[in-house]
Amino acid sequence: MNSPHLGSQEPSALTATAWLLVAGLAACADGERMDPAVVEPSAPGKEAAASDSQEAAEEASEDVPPAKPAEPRLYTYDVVARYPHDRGAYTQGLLWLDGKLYESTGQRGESSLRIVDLETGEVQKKRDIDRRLFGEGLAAVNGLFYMLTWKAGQALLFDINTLRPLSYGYSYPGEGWGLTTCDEGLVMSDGTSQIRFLDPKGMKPIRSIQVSDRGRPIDQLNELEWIRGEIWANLWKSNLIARIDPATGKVNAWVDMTGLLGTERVNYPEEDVLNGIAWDEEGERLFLTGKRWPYLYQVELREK
Ligand SMILES: [Ca+2]
Repeated sequence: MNSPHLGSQEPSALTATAWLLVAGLAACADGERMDPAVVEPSAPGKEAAASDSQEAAEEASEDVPPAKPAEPRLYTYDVVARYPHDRGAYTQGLLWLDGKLYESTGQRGESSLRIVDLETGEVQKKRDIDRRLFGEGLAAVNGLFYMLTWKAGQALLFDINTLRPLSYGYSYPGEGWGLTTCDEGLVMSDGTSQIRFLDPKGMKPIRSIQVSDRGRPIDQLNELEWIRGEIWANLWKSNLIARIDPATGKVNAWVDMTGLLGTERVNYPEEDVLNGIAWDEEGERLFLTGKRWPYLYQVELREK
């Protein structure tokens, strides 16, 4: 996603982010105290152990609170390398394929599919799309690039080698935000807490999951990447990346990318946000950038 220049801000995004930061950090501290693997027995438990009475033990066990849902792990990052990135690129999709970096960009009249030189940030090849369309997420499967559009409900197709557009595309209901692939096919976000799994042929739905953290739905899921059996999604207008279990939709871990851009200025701070995750599986390199960011980063994660 999205939002034209200086577009209105959706309050739900900030609400979600604020909740995540507070709940996530609180959960971390709480987890250190309450981890059942390390916590000392509670006072009622000790009383029960001291008593030979089974009845007393049962009474005490009733006082033990039920197990809390598993809390997501929290990660921060180290910058491994920093590369130039086109400040004109309103990044919507980012992926690494066979030694090359590919990027899709948004905004009407500025949307394109690009091959980008990692080291220099130079755009080596660019295909502009229909000026009426607002480009979104990008994925590669079966020799084709699939590029979503925001509100037009159309996925555009391109030849992977030439970037030539195909004469046909596919349609889908709802908005198009992020896109990636897994063994099942395409994986798509649409701004809600839902993630869809789609058959690349016709983009027919296979199944969907609702993304949640301890029972709370997580929406604003934007750019996607499939990494080592998890769906990674950066949350729109936040510095957070959710690492999602593709079977259940539960957030396994949060990655806090706060400060990645440092003091570098962007033109539109409200919209030039983190958006773009690419994984080089062979080289085990993780790349991140944002909309109109001057840099693209290679980072490594470490647990907080
Ligand atoms: Ca991606």
